[in-house]
Amino acid sequence: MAHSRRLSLLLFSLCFFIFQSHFLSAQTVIKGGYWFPGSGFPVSNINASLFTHLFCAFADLDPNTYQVTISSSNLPQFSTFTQTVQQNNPSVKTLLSIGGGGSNSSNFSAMAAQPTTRKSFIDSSIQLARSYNFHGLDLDWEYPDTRTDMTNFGLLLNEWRVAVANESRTTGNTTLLLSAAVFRSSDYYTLDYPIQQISNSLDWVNIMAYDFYGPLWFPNLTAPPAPLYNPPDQVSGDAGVSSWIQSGLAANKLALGLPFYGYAWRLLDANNHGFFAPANGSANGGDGSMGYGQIRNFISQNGAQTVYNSTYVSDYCYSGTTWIGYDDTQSVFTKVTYAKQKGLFGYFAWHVGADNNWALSQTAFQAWGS
Ligand SMILES: *[C@@H]1O[C@H](CO)[C@@H](O)[C@H](O)[C@H]1NC(C)=O
Ligand SMILES: *[C@@H]1O[C@H](CO)[C@@H](O)[C@H](O)[C@H]1NC(C)=O
Ligand SMILES: *[C@@H]1O[C@H](CO)[C@@H](O)[C@H](O)[C@H]1NC(C)=O
Ligand SMILES: *[C@@H]1O[C@H](CO)[C@@H](O)[C@H](O)[C@H]1NC(C)=O
Ligand SMILES: *[C@@H]1O[C@H](CO)[C@@H](O)[C@H](O)[C@H]1NC(C)=O
Ligand SMILES: *[C@@H]1O[C@H](CO)[C@@H](O)[C@H](O)[C@H]1NC(C)=O
Ligand SMILES: *[C@@H]1O[C@H](CO)[C@@H](O)[C@H](O)[C@H]1NC(C)=O
Ligand SMILES: CC(=O)N[C@H]1CO[C@H](CO)[C@@H](O)[C@@H]1O
Repeated sequence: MAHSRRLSLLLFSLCFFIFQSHFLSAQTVIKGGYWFPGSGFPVSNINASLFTHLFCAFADLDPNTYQVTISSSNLPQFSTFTQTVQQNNPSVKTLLSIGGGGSNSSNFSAMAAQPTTRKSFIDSSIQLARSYNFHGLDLDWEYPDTRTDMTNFGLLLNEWRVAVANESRTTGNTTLLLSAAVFRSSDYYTLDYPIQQISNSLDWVNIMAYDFYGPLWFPNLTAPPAPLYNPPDQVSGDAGVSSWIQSGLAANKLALGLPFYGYAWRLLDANNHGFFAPANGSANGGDGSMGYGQIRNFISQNGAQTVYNSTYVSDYCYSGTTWIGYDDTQSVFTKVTYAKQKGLFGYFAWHVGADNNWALSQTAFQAWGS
């Protein structure tokens, strides 16, 4: 009796050790980037040697079956994504990203609310990942926005971890990586994320440390869209990272988001062009967003003035009444250096297709070093 109890304890410890070593054998850094088909950027042009992980975005949640699906128009690119990017970098890891800002969060909420619908999501996600040779899965539920959602999000993550561990045990395949893209801080306004479940079940989280200011929701003044620091009101990358760490998530489970895009405001007065200068909404009719490559084109075509502000860690440029806040190489370098010094797992970019001849990707890659 005592003997068999000791034996089962030993077996348990052994299983636990194997389970843990799956985590520990993982890479020690993420130099990540998202790609999505709407960017118009061909997968085969991604310089995968500048990344350790690439996210293919987005797979969808079927609102009737609660299974994860890939739309037929995306299937040709998604199904060959891993094979294509590995031609440039055989060791790059790929993750199939599910959801995104354009998906309907109430459908995720409904999926996460029941054990059977969570199982549909989980089982179909694993099956898709294996069918198309992804190394992992990434959940971008933007955002769980009730207390119940947050609880169910935690349950979903725990069950997802059990399922990928089981799948790897029964097939002998390497365990799928599991990550999630999350709000900039550990609370979504007043709702706390389920830290314990995130910590136990995800390999890491991608902190979306951008979109703090933009001309659609902050029209009357120019502003740094994704500052690392922001002394007056604490909406910043640093404040977000600190909140995650203070809430109990290990720093080495956090990847810092880098926007490879900015926002263009229309200045009221071409001669008043600093941060928090009077403005009148977007300069381009839409939400004002512009990819880094487009911003560099704007600068060269208009001879725009460029300014790096080290207080915020943000760049801006202006020409006439067009004013664009964005991250150039100095901001990216400073943010990645910060991430390394804080002991984070790494960084990720939204999105690789917006770069300009890989200038930001290369800066980030080299700023981290090896
Ligand atoms: C890809 O990045 C590598 C490493 O920085 C660089 O040597 C190479 O020139 C880049 N390739 C392209 C096509 O830009
Ligand atoms: C999201 O889904 C819910 C529930 O199905 C629906 O009521 C709502 O209209 C949808 N919202 C959008 C923006 O599609
Ligand atoms: C969410 O689900 C509803 C049906 O329940 C559907 O009409 C809607 O299109 C879904 N939203 C998205 C963005 O998929
Ligand atoms: C465990 O994984 C195997 C192989 O993928 C699968 O057939 C089985 O249904 C899984 N068990 C559970 C409880 O998910
Ligand atoms: C921006 O200014 C307009 C005009 O003065 C005002 O109506 C609006 O409320 C302001 N918007 C914000 C978000 O402060
Ligand atoms: C950054 O911009 C703010 C707001 O305009 C200004 O107060 C600060 O002096 C600037 N920092 C640097 C280093 O120029
Ligand atoms: C701001 O832009 C709107 C049109 O988008 C215009 O009607 C309005 O007069 C502008 N406001 C100022 C203060 O220039
Ligand atoms: C993606 C992957 O590694 N797939 C392998 C999973 O395991 C089965 C059977 O053990 C292999 O046939 C697959 O190639």
